[in-house]
Amino acid sequence: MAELNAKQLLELVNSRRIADGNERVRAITARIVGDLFRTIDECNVSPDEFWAAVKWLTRLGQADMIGLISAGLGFDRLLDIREDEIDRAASRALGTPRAIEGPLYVAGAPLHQREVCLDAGNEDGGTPFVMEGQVLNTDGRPVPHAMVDVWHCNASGRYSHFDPSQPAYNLRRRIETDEQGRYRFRSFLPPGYAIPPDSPVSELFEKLGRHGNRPAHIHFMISGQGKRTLTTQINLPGDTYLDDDFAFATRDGLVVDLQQVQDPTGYESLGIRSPFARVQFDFRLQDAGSNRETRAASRYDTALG
Ligand code: MBD
Ligand code: FE
Repeated sequence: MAELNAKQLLELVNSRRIADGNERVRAITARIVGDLFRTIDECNVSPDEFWAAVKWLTRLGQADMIGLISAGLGFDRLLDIREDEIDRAASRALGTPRAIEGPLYVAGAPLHQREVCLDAGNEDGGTPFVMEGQVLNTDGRPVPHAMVDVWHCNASGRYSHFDPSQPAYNLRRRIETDEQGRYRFRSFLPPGYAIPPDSPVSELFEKLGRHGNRPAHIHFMISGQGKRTLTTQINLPGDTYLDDDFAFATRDGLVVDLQQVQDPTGYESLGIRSPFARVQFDFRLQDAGSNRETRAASRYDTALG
């Protein structure tokens, strides 16, 4: 049997097969394996370093943190940048800017009509807050019976489901808008988020000399009949990390104005204490170009056949 050099080995790894398999998976795998072979060579990666990396990846998966490292290394934002470029190249009418989903969405939150107290069970969480507005199309016309799926962290910066100390679906709700596309909810102004300390993600970030903080934000996934599902976030103004988000997700047009409201007239059904902070924000949805676009870019469904 002939001795193999690195180049011949790579060629072998990427060409061996007993069946066609999936052409796209083969092509992407070949590219990634080639890139990693080159990294090992050019960076002179030692066996100890390589196996430390394998152990780290194993722990990352066991901790269910691949989605978190993905956001922190910019992959999630990269996908948004690419979707934006595709939209611009096709001269599509643009809606509200998209912003990454992040790894902390949970489907199936309790569903309410028109309005909800998102913070039910979390009173005293912080500054009382109302957010309200309409779901519109790109021409500014209301999208009746749109679905506003909203989630944010608790006063300690933790998200329910991933933090088992919180009740199921805490600070997660779906709101079906009325005929005019209107929604509103009461909550408190959430704090920022920090990656869990003593985790595989924090280990890497320490070695990279990076922090793991996100500025205060609220997540949305918004859908409507014939509309492209929008995944986005709003940012609260004044946060130290607004321009230094660990997930690179903040965008112009998503940093909202906070109004101070003294008079609770009109908000009785939300039982809000005054004064409270108010955000008025309309979401604009693009027309769906295909059935696929009416669904969220799924982190859970498999994209490969
Ligand atoms: C978050 O709350 C978040 O939104 C993202 C993108 C990554 C980590 C935590
Ligand atoms: Fe978040």
